[in-house]
Parts: sequence; structure tokens; C-alpha cells
Amino acid sequence: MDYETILYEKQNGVATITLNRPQALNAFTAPMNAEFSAALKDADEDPAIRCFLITGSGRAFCAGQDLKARTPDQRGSLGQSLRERYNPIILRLRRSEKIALAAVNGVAAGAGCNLALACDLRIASEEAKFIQAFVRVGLAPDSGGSFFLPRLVGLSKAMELFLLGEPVEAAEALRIGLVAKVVRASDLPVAARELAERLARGPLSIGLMKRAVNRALLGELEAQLDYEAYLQEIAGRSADYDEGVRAFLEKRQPVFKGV
Ligand code: T3D
Repeated sequence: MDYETILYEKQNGVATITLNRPQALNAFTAPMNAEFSAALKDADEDPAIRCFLITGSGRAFCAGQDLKARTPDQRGSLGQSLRERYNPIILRLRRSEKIALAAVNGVAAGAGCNLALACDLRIASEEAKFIQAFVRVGLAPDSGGSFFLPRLVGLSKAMELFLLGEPVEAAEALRIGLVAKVVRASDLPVAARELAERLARGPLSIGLMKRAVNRALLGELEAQLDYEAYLQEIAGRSADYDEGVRAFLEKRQPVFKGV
């Protein structure tokens, strides 16, 4: 398959998916979700692959949903968008016994942040930033953020990050346990590749570790993803979301009214 919005390669047991719309900070469009899903399915079904490595081109990891495709005339149902485009990706990353590693090379915002959080491990560049950007555009967390973030950093910190939408810089992300390791930006590609290949060479039992952890979590995750989609449908119909998207496109602060 030829890909236009991602780069996809397989080597030494590692399937690397690189989000590749750097001009839009690798924001997700429907074709990018489809290509990402197709590559992930291919990697998941390939017995030679034991690790997924996910990263971004240019200065960003991923800025979440492409908001330029969210003007009122082309918006549609956000709940449906999550159920059809985002949730299947998160579920495949978790259901697979292959280990998912995010190499967070720059800003990870909104669904882009939560894609990284759905992975088993995160290695970050010093330039990485994690932003629960949803509040800035009048949305609620999705793509599993409301499931993963409180489990990773605790309820109090998670609520702070959701409610305020402020960036967590790489050093702070390391301190609060969001990432396993931070390296210099220029070292990230090699460090991520070494870690991914180490995981791909691991014993059978590392897949069993993931299976054990998932047994406790998966049922709840499925229900939570569905509930997030239900809530995002409500948020997506609000005047505040209209204002949030308009303000982003006009490069100004939004003025929300709570409706
Ligand atoms: O289907 C559904 O809609 C439901 C799913 C929702 C899931 C979500 O992810 S909703 C949340 C979407 N994401 C955001 O709200 C983040 C939006 N972006 C930002 O807040 C900022 O861009 C960043 C904090 C990520 C980075 O800031 P900065 O100052 O480093 O860069 P910038 O100047 O804002 O962006 C550079 C360019 O990328 C700019 O384009 P331009 O002006 O040069 O033509 C900007 O518009 C573009 N860009 C950044 N993020 C997005 C984007 N374009 C489209 N969509 C984006 N999300």
C-alpha cells in the first residue's frame, strides 16, 4: 500500500509508523487515521513484528484532530468520528500483545497526546511537550485520555492537566511519570530505535505481561472510550466548541460562555 500521510517501515522486528503532515504539526485528518489504522493492522498481523514504534515528522509528534477540517460545514458527528477513526486505533494498540513505544519528538496535543499515552512506553526528546488541549477548544478528553492520564499521573494531576490545558514540558513529564526517558532531540531517533529493538528481542513473556495488565484494564477501557465519544458528541454541538475552533483558526484566545 502507498501511504501519503504517514511513513511506514519494518526492520529488525520493529514496525515504525511516522505521522507525516509536518506542515500541520501532524494533525489527524480522516485519511491519516485510515492509513495509520491500516499500517497498525499490517504490523499487528505480521509475526516478524514484536514492537510498534510511533513518532512524528518535523517539530511535532501530533497536534490531535485537524481543526481546519472542523469548520461547522464539515464537522459532522464528533462521537461518530471518535468511534470510527480514533477508538479503533487506541483499542488495537492496547489489545495487541506487541509492545507500543511512542517516541515523542515534539508537541503532543489533544488526541495526539492521548495516542502517546495509550502506548506502553514513551521516550521523549527534550523538546517534547504534552498538552491536554481539549479545554482550549471547548472539548472533553478523548482517545482514552480520561482512562490513561489519571492512571499514569494520579487523579489530582490529571484533573489539573485536563482543566487548565497547560503544557507539560519534557523534564516535568519525566518527573511525574508520563515518560520513561528524556534524551537530546538529536539523540531521539537512535535512542528510540535501540529501545524498540531491545523490546522486539525480549522474551515471549513481555507479551504476556501486556496481556496480564490488559486483562485488568481492557473491559473498562472499551466502555470508557465509548463514553468519551458520547460526551464529545455533546461538547461538539456546543456554542463553546464553535468558538474554540473559530478562535484557534483566527489565532486568538477563545471567549467561552459555558453553553
Ligand atoms: O473528530 C473530532 O474532531 C473529534 C476528535 C478530537 C480530538 C482532538 O484532538 S481535539 C484537539 C485538537 N488539537 C488542539 O486543540 C491543538 C491545536 N494546536 C495547538 O494548540 C498548537 O498548534 C500547538 C500547541 C499544538 C502548537 O503550537 P505552536 O505555537 O508551536 O504552533 P502553531 O503556530 O500553533 O501551529 C503551526 C501550524 O500548525 C499552524 O498552521 P499555519 O498557521 O502555519 O498555517 C497551525 O494552524 C497548524 N496546526 C497546529 N495544530 C493544528 C494545526 N492545524 C490543524 N489542526 C491542528 N490541530
